[in-house]
Amino acid sequence: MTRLSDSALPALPAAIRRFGYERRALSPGIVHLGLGAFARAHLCDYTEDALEQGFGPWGIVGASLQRPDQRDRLAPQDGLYTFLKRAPQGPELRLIGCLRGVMVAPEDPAALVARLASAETRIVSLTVTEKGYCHDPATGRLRADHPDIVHDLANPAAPRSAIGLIVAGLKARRAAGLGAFTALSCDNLPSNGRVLRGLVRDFASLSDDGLAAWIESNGAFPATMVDRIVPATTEADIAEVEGLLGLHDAAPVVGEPFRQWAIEDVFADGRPAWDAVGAQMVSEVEPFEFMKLRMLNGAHSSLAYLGYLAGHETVAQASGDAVFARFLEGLWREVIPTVPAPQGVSLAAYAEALLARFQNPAIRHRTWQIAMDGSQKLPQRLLGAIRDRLQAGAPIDHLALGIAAWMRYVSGRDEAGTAIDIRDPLAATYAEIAARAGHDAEALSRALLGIESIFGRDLPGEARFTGPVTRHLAALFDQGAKATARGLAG
Ligand code: CS2
Repeated sequence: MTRLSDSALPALPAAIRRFGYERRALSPGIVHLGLGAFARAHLCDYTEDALEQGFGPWGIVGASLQRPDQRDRLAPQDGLYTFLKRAPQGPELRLIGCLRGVMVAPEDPAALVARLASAETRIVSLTVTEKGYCHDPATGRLRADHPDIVHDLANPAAPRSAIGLIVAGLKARRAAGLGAFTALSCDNLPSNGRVLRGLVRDFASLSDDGLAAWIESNGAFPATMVDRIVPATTEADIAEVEGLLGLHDAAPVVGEPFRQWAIEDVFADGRPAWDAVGAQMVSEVEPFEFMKLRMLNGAHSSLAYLGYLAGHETVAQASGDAVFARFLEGLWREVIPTVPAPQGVSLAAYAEALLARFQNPAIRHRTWQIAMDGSQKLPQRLLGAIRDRLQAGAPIDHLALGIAAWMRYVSGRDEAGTAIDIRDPLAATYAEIAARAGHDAEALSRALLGIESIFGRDLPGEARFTGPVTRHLAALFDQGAKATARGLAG
């Protein structure tokens, strides 16, 4: 079958819309670091809408920071790919044209730095996942001992971390007399703009104090809240797209219809008219971030661990199980009082909509995928809400079960005794702890709670937290995830 590419476009079926803008005229004003499925279904989808509305000419150059596979799939397609929107009433396919090139950082870091330093580049956006920030999730500070940071400080012209790349790009711009670009974090971190600004400043001041001050006064680091459920693309998705498109697309992305983007409107050198196509420009992103991180992502992670343990492969299956649906409702009852509602938003309605999104049977989002990188996710997704509840003297039964389920998961074997493929920067630490503690809930919980980069210094000494967590963990070992969730009061 013919491969999707510029020259294959005349063969597109009539039902698929052609671009309403001149693709060749796009200027790559955005460089996106971490070109995964999420960015291609979110940032690129919004940008595509803006181009369609005539707000151009913002093209995107993507950069992969690790592997060449995205570039290898997209380059033969001239950067073209399709987005398959999976609504419960049936799929909808759209062609995305705003991606104008893909670079692979490790192959030629200097070329990427030069692209960041080019006068054309006005925004550098990021989806590098939590661990890509090389920071301590409990404090938000740069880990100067992180291997990638150590490498980048020693090799400033050939950085491999997002932070090292951004600083190298800004340094070259300053030297060339250009202004700074906007660094736009689109990752699920609380206060992502402020955190990124702090990490860039920390890194810059380790190499050059004048640069840190220049970035401080010239740079822009807007906070954002991004949302769309985008599971990893599967072979079955690729085959389905091929059937709809009549062409072979090796790099489609799939996602739910819902999307949301709240952005703090502080840009150094302009931006696409994302607000004209549904993004919310707000003066304060924090309330949106809190709501989304604690209610969506906190529920996602808790459900991923419990659901995986109970043998549910996807979020739709796990949340379709009445016991876990009830668990989610209980979890949201605990979380909602810790979340200041963004203006005009009903948190109860938000929770109800989340349950429907999780249960969308057309989305196959694996519990295993969400279970990844728990060490980087738990602080902002669950532990912040737990701290607030403890401070208010309120119960944390459901939140504590989320943490206990993570502990049960990282102990390495599921309820049938099968080994779990744990993906997490701390996987080796978990394995050591699990080998020592076995199924002794008390010992396992004590050792895991001792990981300071996750739990900080306060929580391990807080009996109102450690008590329910350890009790739930023992129940998870004895009775399994479903019975433990069923046993929760209210
Ligand atoms: C998920 C998120 O994988 C995960 O950890 O919780 O990717 C989630 O699907 C998105 O944040 C939704 O916007």
